[in-house]
Amino acid sequence: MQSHATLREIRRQPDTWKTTWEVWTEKRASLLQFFRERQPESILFTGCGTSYYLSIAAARLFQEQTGIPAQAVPASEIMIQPTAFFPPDRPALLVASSRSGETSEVVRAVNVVQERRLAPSLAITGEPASQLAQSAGFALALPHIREQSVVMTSSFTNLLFSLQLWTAIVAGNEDLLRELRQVPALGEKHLSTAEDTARQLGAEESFTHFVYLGLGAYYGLACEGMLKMKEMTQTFCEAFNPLEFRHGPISTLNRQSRVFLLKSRVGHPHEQALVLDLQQSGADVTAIGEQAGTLGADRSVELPPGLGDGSRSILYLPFLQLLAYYRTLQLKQNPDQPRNLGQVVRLNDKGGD
Ligand code: F1P
Repeated sequence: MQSHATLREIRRQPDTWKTTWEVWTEKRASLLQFFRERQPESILFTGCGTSYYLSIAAARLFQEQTGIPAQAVPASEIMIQPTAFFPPDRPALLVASSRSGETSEVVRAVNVVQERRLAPSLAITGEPASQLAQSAGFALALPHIREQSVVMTSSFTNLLFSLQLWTAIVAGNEDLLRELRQVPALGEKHLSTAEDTARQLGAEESFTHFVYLGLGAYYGLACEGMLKMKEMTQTFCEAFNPLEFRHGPISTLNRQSRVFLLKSRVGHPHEQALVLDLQQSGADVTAIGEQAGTLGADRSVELPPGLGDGSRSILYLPFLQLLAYYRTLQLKQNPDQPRNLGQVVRLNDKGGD
């Protein structure tokens, strides 16, 4: 079973998180200096695909922790309309994430923003020699997050973990840093339980419609859960903010629908009521989180206690990734090489790279 790169890359995540922790601890002073010298009044997080979804989570966590307005925008939007995102004479910072550092939209977004002096940029990538790393004002390279699989798994959690560490450093929040430090060890303990449930659910082929629900920063995680399942298995998948799902989309549920709710502490009473509505609409519901069993879902995937909603974020991913992996095996497809997809999207239009 260990023959697929995707499985190895999912399982090795807690180890790679430890390395990411070490890299950030080492670079802490220079990262803080880069931030303080610029004094940004707003932050724009960007990326494409998986790297955009982790940016959604990062922007929300950053804003909650620092009080500095932050939003996530797909890199293509910045590439096409750079001036739409940077109010004149207000210092801003662009934070670009990319496993490859070669995705055209990300490289072009950073270049155009810097050329027009709209904002300086901080890049986080797995490739130190990439175009992105070379052109950004400050680049943090994490070569240990390189992956053989087309599908991004450990790179998602490491890039997000990086931005969480950066947030805690900028906010000067030592309690948050202490919590984040525990995450690799907690992840190690959680992985085998997550894998047992993922293997069991992945084998149930009768479900053909998958919905991922997450509140706040968890919306970005829900989008990533949706993308893993969609790109690996070509199943019909969607991601929503939990309470938004009642406003129309709930009408699509039936006995072939499987809903994954990323439980948060802050949303608890609302999410509990939602689970009942989802079940009454015919869906099978899995809750994932700390004390997930208290939501009354059909099954729960328990995450370790003792972390706040923010620091717990990356622990949701191994289960969602493994679920997509085991469904891919069940459908007799290759998890390392989804159809129509390569590791890097390069544009061939006139914009040039
Ligand atoms: C971003 C990305 C991936 C996607 C596919 C194509 O790559 O869109 O999210 O799964 O592999 O590239 P990157 O900019 O993070 O390298």
